[in-house]
Amino acid sequence: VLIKPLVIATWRTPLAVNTAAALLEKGSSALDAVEQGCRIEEANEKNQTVGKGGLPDRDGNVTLDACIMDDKGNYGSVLGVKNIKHVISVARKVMEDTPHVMLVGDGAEQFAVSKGFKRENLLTESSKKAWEKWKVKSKYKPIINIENHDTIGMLAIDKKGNISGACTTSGLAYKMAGRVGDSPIIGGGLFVDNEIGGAAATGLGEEVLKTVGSFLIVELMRQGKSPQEACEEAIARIVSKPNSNYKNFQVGYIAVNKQGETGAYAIHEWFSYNVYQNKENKNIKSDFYNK
Ligand code: SD4
Repeated sequence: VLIKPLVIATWRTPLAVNTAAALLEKGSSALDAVEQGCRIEEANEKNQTVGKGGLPDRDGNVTLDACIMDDKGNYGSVLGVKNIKHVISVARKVMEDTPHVMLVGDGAEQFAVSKGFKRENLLTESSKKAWEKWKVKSKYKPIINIENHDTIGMLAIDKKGNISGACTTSGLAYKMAGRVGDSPIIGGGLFVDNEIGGAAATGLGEEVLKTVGSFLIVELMRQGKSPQEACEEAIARIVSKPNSNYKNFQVGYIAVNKQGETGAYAIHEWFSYNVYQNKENKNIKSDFYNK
């Protein structure tokens, strides 16, 4: 039996999940909850993969990607945005206030400013220092993530039983200028179907995109798989490719179905996620493929 409300989010994000859960307990929509939850990590300067304080691209520019999906199948996203911290809220404005679903770069930034968002410098001293250190060797190699916080993907079910999701990131550290990952792409970093459930991804976005991971998970749940089985199958798609070099990168998925069952799976150890259910907020270590 589904005990509503419910929140699930990638990595160790207790404050973001509590913020979303508190809103849901008061009767807010899942859409408001995931937006406000994600804003917590965007404002958290210590999280170097999201929002302010995110690690920059090779040229030292912090560029943010975000998307949001509501329970009616609407979607909005922004890609490669500079100087705006709360890109998840900009994505929501794209969804609600424009005839489009994606805005990129300067156009997205201008749109945000026109909606009252303030421009600010997103490169913190510590992220700048990390970039300067990286520049010495300038080696681009995605690192298997073992940190406790990272790109946040969040799914919520509100008291009415409606599902929404959101995902926000600064993308991969030291990416090429212009690089976009899975996080703002519908079906890649996030997908929600209010009749079935939702899924979100973290890790090496290129691999998520090549398998349309979050869409795949929702479609597998539609066919009757549990969220856990669906996450495992989506990881299997990645690792079973011919010549897959999965040993060198991480991908993690979270999923929830309409019945309130949750699942998660990753390629490597140390992916974790927070779940709020039955009024308890827990960080859970995900099961993983590479044992
Ligand atoms: C990306 N998936 O841009 C994001 C990055 C990420 O943990 O999730 N890092 O590819």
